[in-house]
Amino acid sequence: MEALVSIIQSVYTVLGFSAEANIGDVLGVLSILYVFLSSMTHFVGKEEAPSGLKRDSSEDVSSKIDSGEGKDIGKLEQGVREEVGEEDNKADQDLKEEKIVKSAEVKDTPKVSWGQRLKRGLERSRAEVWGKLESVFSGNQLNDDSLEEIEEILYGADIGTATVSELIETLQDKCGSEGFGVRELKSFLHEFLKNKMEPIQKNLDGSLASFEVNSTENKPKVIMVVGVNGAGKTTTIGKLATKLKNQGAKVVVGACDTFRAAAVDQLQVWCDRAEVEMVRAKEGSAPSGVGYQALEKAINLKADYCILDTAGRLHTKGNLMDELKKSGDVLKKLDSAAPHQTLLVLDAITGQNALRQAEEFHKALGVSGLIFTKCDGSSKGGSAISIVQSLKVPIAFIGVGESVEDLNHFDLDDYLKALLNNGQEEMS
Ligand SMILES: Nc1nc2c(ncn2[C@@H]2O[C@H](COP(=O)(O)OP(=O)(O)OP(=O)(O)O)[C@@H](O)[C@H]2O)c(=O)[nH]1
Ligand SMILES: [Mg+2]
Repeated sequence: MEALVSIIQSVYTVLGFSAEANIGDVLGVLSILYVFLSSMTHFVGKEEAPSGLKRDSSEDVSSKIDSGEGKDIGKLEQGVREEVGEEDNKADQDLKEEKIVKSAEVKDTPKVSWGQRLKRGLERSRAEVWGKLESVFSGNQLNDDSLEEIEEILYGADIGTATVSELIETLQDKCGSEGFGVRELKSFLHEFLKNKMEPIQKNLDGSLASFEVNSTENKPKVIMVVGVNGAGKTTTIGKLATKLKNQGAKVVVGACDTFRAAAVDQLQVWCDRAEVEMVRAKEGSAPSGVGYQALEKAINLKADYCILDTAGRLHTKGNLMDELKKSGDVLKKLDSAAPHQTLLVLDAITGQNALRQAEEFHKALGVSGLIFTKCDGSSKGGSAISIVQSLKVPIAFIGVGESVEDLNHFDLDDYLKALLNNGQEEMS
C-alpha cells in the first residue's frame, strides 16, 4: 500500500500538484481504474455479440425452457418455430393438393370406374333422400314410428305414391319381427324396386348396352334422340358416339337441330373428338332432310349406327312434335324399320315433372328407351323408378356428369345399389 501511495505522490510531483498522497487517494484511483476496466470489458463483450449472441442466447433460451423458466421466451420461440413450420407445412400442403388435383385429373379419365362414377353421381340423392333411411332406426326391429318415418322419406324420394303405398303395406308385415334392421330394410327395398322395374327393363334392346363387332346387322341401327330443350341430348350423343366408336363401331351422326348453328358446332366438337363422321344441314334444309342424308351416308359407309340429334322442344307444342314424327317417317324411305330406337332424354332435375314430358313424347313418337341425365346435379335420382313404371319404357342410359366417361348403359342392380348405398363394395 505504501508503494502505491509513493507512486501516486510521484505522479502528483510530475504533474506539479502540491498535495500529499494518502491511502484515500490510492483507493480513489483504484475505484476509477475498476470502473474503467469493467466498462471496457462490457464494451469488448458487446463487440463479440454478433457471433456469440446466437449461441449464448439459444443456449440460454433452451436451458430456460428445459428448466421450465422463462415460459414467455419459450412461447416466443415456439411461435417462431410454428411460424416457420407453418410455412413449411403450407408449402407441403400446397404440394400435396397440387398432386391430388393432378392425380384427380388423371383419374377422372377412364381410371375412375363406372361404379364409382355412378355412386358419386347419385350422391345428392343419397345424402338428401335415400341416405336418411339409415338414421330411421338403429335397432333391429321395425315399429310403427319407424315405418311412418320411412314412409315420409319415400314420399320425398319421387318414386310415386302408388309405389310408396305398396311398399309400406308390404313393410307392415315386417313390423315387430326380430332381425329387421337397416341392412334388411335396404335389401328389402332393393328387391322390391328391382321386381317392379326388371320386367320393363327386360324390353330394352341389348345391343344398346354394348356393340358386338361381329354382329350380323347389315344396315345401320338408327337412334333418334329427342327431348325438351337443354335436357342433355347433344352431350349424350357425343358421349354415346365416343363409347360406340371405342367399342369398334362405325358411327355416323346427323345434326338435325337446324334451328341453332351453335348446336351443330357443339355436336361437331364431340364428333371430332370421337373421330366419327357428322352430317350437317345444308343452308335452309329441313331437319327431316338432314336425318335422311345422315342415314344415306351411314348406309353408304356401311356404318353400324346412325345417331340423330334433334332440336329441343316443349312436349306441349303439337306442331313441333309433328315435325319430329315426320323426321322419323322420312327415314323409313331408306329403311322401313328406322328409327330403330327413339330415345327420350330426361333431365333428372325435373323429377316427377319429367313424367309429363315422357308421356307426351311417348304418345307422339312411341319412345323405345329413356336416357336419364344430370343425376349428379339432383337429389331426384330416384324419380327414374316411377317414370319407368308409369310409362312402361325402360331406361337405356344414365348420365352422371359432363365428362365423356359419365354415361353408361343403365344397370338396374348397380343403380339401386348406388341409390341405397347397398352392397357398394361389389360394384365394379
Ligand atoms: N352435370 C351434368 N351436366 C350435363 C349432363 N348431361 C348434359 N349436361 C349439361 O347440360 C347442358 C345442356 O346439354 P346439351 O347436351 O346441350 O342439351 P340439349 O338437350 O342438346 O339442349 P338443346 O339442344 O338446347 O335442346 C350442357 O351444359 C351439358 O354439359 C350430365 O349428365 N350431368
Ligand atoms: Mg342440343
